[in-house]
Amino acid sequence: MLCAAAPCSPRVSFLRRANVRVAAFGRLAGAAMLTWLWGCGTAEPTPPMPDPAEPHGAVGCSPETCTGCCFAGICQPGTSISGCGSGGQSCRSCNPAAYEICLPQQTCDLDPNGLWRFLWTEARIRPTNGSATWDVGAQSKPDPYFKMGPFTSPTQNDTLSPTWTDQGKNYRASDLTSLGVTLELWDQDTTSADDVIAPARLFRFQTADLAAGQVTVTGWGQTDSVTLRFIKLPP
Ligand SMILES: [Ca+2]
Ligand SMILES: [Ca+2]
Repeated sequence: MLCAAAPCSPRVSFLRRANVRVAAFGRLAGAAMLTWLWGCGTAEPTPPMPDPAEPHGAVGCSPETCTGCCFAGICQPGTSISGCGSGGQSCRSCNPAAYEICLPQQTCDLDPNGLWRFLWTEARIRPTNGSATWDVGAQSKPDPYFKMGPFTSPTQNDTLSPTWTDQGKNYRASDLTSLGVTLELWDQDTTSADDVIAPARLFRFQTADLAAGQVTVTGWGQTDSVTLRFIKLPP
């Protein structure tokens, strides 16, 4: 439908014009004119009504009106790495350097499905096994090796400061933080049963440990410290 050459008047003017025509041409013609004029309403766009079921984009977000997060006073979905949050709280940018993503619960944290290399890298073992030496003879220091389930690491010969450069296993982050891993440290002997250096211990790590790249365990069995490392692997 085309309007007159001049822009359509605001709605009030439409009604006034319509009333004039009602008086002049009768109710039937007026009604027809009203219908014609009303069709020119594009000159007065009506703002969309807010959808209470979808509050995102609403100005002045609050816990009552926003299920996502609030940025510059506007409710955002709260599900992106650059705008993560819920309950109308301020949006947070997740930190990629800490391997954070925006989780489905709209909080920034480590991706639980991310793949990590878990390594034991070094131990500092006490000079004696209680009141006794670790071994007898010239090589009286321990010969340490790690056990993790059925896996056994190579043995480091006669040392209180063993290091391993490539010993580890791949895990999902959630396995390291929820299920955990059980480690043991032993002294390999040839003429008797192996000596326990550090007994079996279940480690459940914090996401902050993974993000930091390593954790140092102190006072575990006959060790002063054991260093465990985490390396993020590509998806
Ligand atoms: Ca021994
Ligand atoms: Ca030894």
